[in-house]
Amino acid sequence: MSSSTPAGQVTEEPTVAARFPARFVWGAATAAYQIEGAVAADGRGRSIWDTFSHTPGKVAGGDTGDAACDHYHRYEQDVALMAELGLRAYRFSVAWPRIQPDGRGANPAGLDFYDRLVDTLIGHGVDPVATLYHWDLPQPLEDQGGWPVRDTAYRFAEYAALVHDRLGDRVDTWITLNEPWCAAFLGYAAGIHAPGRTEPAAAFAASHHLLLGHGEATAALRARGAGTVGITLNPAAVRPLDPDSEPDQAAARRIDGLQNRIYLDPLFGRGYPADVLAASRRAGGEPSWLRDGDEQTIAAPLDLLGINYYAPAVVTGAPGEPAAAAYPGSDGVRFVPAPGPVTMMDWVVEPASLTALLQRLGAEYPPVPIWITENGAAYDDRPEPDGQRVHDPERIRYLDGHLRAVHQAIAAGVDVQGYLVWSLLDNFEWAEGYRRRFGLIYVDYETQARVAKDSAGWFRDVIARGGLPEPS
Ligand code: IFM
Repeated sequence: MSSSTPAGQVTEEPTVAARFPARFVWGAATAAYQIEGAVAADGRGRSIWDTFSHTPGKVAGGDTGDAACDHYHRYEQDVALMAELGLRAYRFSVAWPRIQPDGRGANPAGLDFYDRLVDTLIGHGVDPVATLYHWDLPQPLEDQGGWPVRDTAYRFAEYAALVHDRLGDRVDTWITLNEPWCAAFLGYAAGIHAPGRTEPAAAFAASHHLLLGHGEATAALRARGAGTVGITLNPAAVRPLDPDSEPDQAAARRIDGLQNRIYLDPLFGRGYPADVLAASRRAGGEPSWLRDGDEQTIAAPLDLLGINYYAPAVVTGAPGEPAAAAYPGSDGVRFVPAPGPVTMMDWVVEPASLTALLQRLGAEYPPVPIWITENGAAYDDRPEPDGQRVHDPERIRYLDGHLRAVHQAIAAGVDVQGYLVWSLLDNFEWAEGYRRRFGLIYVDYETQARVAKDSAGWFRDVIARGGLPEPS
């Protein structure tokens, strides 16, 4: 293949070695609290993340999402940047406290923002993909008990319906929850995410009510004619330290239950696995949260399974080891560092684990279209002295490696239909604050200037080419 430069020379374009299907969805993702800022605008209420981030000692540097990337006011500029990259889809999340500041009723001004955002996306040829819950529970609902309380599931379905009633004529793809494992177990067991509770038994109840909320919301969305409804999980790509050791295999199986099968099995109609219910009991909670009919509600057919992948986990059997805070019931399991380079999150870069995870999903669960709804890496990005460029070769390597891993899974027969980079913009990285930068686009938080990193240009070329060249 060849093309002409403006000067008229003919240059050889690299052969596309890893070509993706023609209708493959290329995009990027963000989440409301991480980018919007404007936390008091147009009647927005408080969420558990407002409370948590304003609690001293909870977030690095005392950072909060108060201003974030000011996307609430700068969304037009941000959508124009998406269009320059050639993104086909943009996954954003709706801030529940903008829509229901009190956890009930409706705030039309909050819905107006997403109305404008969706229109702007469509006007630029970018498909809107709406996530309904990316961790910002209205504080009034937490005050009534939060996700460990069953009623929260019904409140979520009510909110989902409200959002669909406003946006459903233009938004076709809906993701109910983002990473329910993090919301339940980082938020209610480890306490390192909002609402910061350390109540292992409550975390299992929270996890179940998130899934129940997903099922109820799915029914509400479908009743309103939603085209594509799915959920996004962050399965652990967990493996035993010694693949031949029975204790190590058992340890990996335990973590697989607590982060993967706890969601996948009920979602695909298999109900909760016995080992997960046993772990809930060991953590001090009879699974009294499980009522007749819940598993049917949760098993509503999925049009889409979103997978967020960043890094593998390696475990070994270690008798006497207390359960890790985020994995109640995981006594006797020790996490060990995987070998290899790490990102600034200290997460090991291992693309092969993504292929393995996707192949496992393809082999063990009923067929469903899969999108990688998040994949990306944080590095120590700094603008060049001219302030116009940010060189981020490590991110390009990371994304390139993981896209090849996705391509391999597709070649092996897994139905992966989309890939969304985390993230479009640098943003508020939860308990890590602003010191971890995941964006394709650098954000100067003092001036709110946006600078496209080299990886943004690289991704634009991948999209335009529909794939990757031979590895260099
Ligand atoms: O920033 C988060 C995102 O909100 C959820 N998935 C993981 C990302 C990186 O930690």
